[in-house]
Amino acid sequence: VIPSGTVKRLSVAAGFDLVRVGRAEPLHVERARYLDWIRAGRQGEMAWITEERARRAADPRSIVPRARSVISVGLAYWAGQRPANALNTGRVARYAWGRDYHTAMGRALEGLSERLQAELGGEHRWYVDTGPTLDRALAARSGLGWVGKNTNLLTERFGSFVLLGEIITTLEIEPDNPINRSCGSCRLCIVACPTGALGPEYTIDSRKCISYLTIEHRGPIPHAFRKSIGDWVFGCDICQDVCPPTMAPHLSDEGERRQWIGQLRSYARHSQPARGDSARPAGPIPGHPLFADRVRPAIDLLWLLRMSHEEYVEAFRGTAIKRAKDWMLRRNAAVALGNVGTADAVQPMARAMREDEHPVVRGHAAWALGRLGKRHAIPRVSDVLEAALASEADHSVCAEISLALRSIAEMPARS
Ligand code: B12
Ligand code: SF4
Ligand code: SF4
Repeated sequence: VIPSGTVKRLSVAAGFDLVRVGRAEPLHVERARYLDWIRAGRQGEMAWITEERARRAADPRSIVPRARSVISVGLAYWAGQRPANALNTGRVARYAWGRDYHTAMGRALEGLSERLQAELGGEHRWYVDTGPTLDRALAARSGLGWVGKNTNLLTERFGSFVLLGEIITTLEIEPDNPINRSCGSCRLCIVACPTGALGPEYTIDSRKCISYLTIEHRGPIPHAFRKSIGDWVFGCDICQDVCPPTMAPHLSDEGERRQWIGQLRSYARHSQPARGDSARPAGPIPGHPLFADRVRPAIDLLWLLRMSHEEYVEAFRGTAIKRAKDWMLRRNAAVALGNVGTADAVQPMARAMREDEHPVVRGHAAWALGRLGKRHAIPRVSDVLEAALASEADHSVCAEISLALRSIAEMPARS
């Protein structure tokens, strides 16, 4: 049996902040939960999440038949408080502020596997995020952290701002013990989630989650969730930003703690939008090497709304934001501007409604234009919508324009 200290030393040298080892036994309870989750349709349109994948994910030996251990690793990605947002900007989830973690962690896991092979022998398969694995359940079993009601893996040192990967190996390594911690009576994340995606406790309905809606969902965002999305354009951090064990390690002084408690109240009221975590203006953010040369806590929404494919490729090369297609980001920009945009957004939105090549973007622009017109009391917005309705050929866009016209007629001002 290899002492776990040997593996931990090599993992830390490879650049990981956390490492723990678990046995490569099947995850029986988790498999049942995973299958129930899929059968309830909570994976939404993520067609790659299948029952067959769930069965495979719950047994490391279906991947490496003679596996004895799973080495779970964590990369902490906190990169400082979110700066105060400027007008007409949209928020990006923290994990995507810098370079794509899949690349950085993949390289480190590859190097670690080679080192293990050279020093200890054995067969190794590594995964980060995209593998047929249950990254969180494996990490929980190894004692890297524990699962919270927001379904994230919480760790003692970094809360849930930790990205996960693992190596399934034939080496027999001394296992660590799971951590015996739970959320207790706390329900802050469930209360704060603006779309009601969390629950029953420890589960999520992806179809309602802003992270899913802005990154994975290809198609129109259901009307029921558009307002709740607020100014998020890529992912969402709310259920982590309100989580005490997640934030505690990162709130260094009394002032920051008090400011965070103030934020909790606004999140619990779902007051839209909570404009940034701190009053600090945007500027260099201290932190992780992943964020050394690219820091994007927020995106200029007027730019995003008219972004061309070439600009998209150039701006988001090497970042996790590339997971969303260019038109999905323009769609997200329309929703966010509809929620928080100033009167300056009206003209660009009207242009997007008439000219965007993608019907989903044109439809969302119509919705947003209706909201902007009403919020800023601009009467000619109805004429612009009427004109677009007369020239639009796509039925789904016409339906959105008609709805926008109706909402202008019906909605009370300043909703
Ligand atoms: C699909 C997916 C999503 C989906 C579904 C999320 C979900 N909760 O399942 C969507 C698109 C919504 C999503 C969003 C996000 N994701 Co995601 N996602 C994944 C992915 C690819 C698969 C997850 C999966 O299989 N889900 C199905 C469910 C059934 O599995 P599970 O959540 O792992 O569940 C296990 C435990 O929760 C536990 N469990 C379940 N019920 C219960 C009940 C009790 C009582 C207990 C104790 C435990 C428990 O056992 C389960 C196994 O069945 C993983 C990577 C991977 N390969 O694992 C990343 C992953 C989970 N995502 C990650 C991240 C960072 C995010 C976001 C924070 C990104 C963002 N800021 O926008 C959000 C968080 C939203 C949230 N609250 O979960 C990280 C999480 C890191 C961490 N510290 O937890 C992962 C692990 C990627 C990685 N390798 O780092 N994601
Ligand atoms: S990521 Fe946002 S929308 Fe998704 S569960 Fe957490 S708070 Fe809710
Ligand atoms: S906010 Fe509270 S309930 Fe939610 S995960 Fe954190 S500790 Fe658990």
